Amino acid sequence: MFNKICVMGLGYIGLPTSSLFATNGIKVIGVDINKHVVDTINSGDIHIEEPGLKTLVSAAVKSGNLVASLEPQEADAFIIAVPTPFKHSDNVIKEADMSYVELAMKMILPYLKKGNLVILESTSPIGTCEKLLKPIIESANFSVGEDIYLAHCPERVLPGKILKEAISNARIIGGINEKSSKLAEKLYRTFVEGEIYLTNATTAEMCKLMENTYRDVNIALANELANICSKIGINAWEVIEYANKHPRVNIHSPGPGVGGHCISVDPWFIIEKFPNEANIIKLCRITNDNQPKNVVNFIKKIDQEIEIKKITIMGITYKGNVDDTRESPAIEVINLLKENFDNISISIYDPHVKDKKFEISNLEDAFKNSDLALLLTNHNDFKYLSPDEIGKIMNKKIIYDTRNCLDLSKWEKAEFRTYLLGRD
Ligand code: SAJ
Repeated sequence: MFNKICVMGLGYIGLPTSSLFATNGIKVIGVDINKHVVDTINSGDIHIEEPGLKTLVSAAVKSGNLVASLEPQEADAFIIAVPTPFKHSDNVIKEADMSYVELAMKMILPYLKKGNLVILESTSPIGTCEKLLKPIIESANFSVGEDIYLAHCPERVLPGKILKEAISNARIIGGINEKSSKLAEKLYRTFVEGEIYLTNATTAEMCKLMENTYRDVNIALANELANICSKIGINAWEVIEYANKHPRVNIHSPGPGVGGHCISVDPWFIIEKFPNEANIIKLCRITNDNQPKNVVNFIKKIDQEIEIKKITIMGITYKGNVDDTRESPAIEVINLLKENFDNISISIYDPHVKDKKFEISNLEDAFKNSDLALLLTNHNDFKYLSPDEIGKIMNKKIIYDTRNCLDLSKWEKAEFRTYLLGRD
């Protein structure tokens, strides 16, 4: 039924997905517009950090089943797994950038044959299958649902656990019609061991958006709680720990903001389409996007007491133990610090980031003569730092943990003044 497929986009989702199909006997042409990505993969290497992915990709390439290319080829099925960011602008409401999805669909068009299945994996605004992809396919004189099958199969893997979750997570598949849903289910059964639930395309689109919106709303609740607890002088992390002992309570974790190319993006796809109805969703997005400013305002309060001339940023990725800096709140904090502090010196220590666009210092240079260590990302690495060693090279021994990542009692023993978001 599916001997050969074409996957458009070889990023955090497309590359693992391609490799899982390829190591399960299906020929895969993995297409990316970035030649460096194509060459890296064909050499059996990878361009992103994800546990276990390098082993899987090199096995897929060695088997001859995965070939990366700049161009699509004829195939039995086409999977679109390209980015769907929002357009950066000064508008409060962010607009979805569907240009990558549109380009991928138009690249596929000349290779489509009757009986082919087209799958949209990328998280997309409600109505993308019906209103964006279906008309493009019909423009090549195919009837969608009869000649060409179309379904939305959103991923829900957690970066850092992608390979395990891609196989074991339950999946929602929403076809433009039932035949499309069933065909897509057959394809994913190649490696998916979790439950597969069938629905229509628009319901599947809303499902995916709501999964991430649910998380964003709950993180906003946690951030609001943290800001209130700071005013009272109680520890929000203790409130959360004990409140979550209730069998039906799951208060999320506060932090310096919400990043990544999913949670900080997907709710905007609902707000953009329903600005008058999505009031709670919008308020929570604004609440979370306000956190970097709250962190900087707190540092201004510290500075009024003890002059801060150099700040060491501990972690600039959007969450712990990944290398991804997309929409990272840490980057927003750094920008705000530069705007709010004249002649501030900022060093960055992040053992996960290789991206040359950031000036990442080694541990010694990052902390040397620094007045404040600001933890913005909860990399496990930071738990093993020696407060005594760090304290010896810093100018002032102050640490501000915005993720409840560290055992601050160890730092207090090394005569650090400690601050914790949600407590102080
Ligand atoms: N964060 C908090 N507090 C929390 C949880 C997260 O501040 O309690 C922050 C993180 O630090 C990060 C951001 O939110 O900056 C998003 O992190 P995340 O852990 O929610 O996960 P993502 O964005 O890496 O992955 C999410 C997951 N969605 C859900 O958990 C509902 C994943 O399953 C999705 O597949 C992924 O989005 C996606 O690709 O949509």
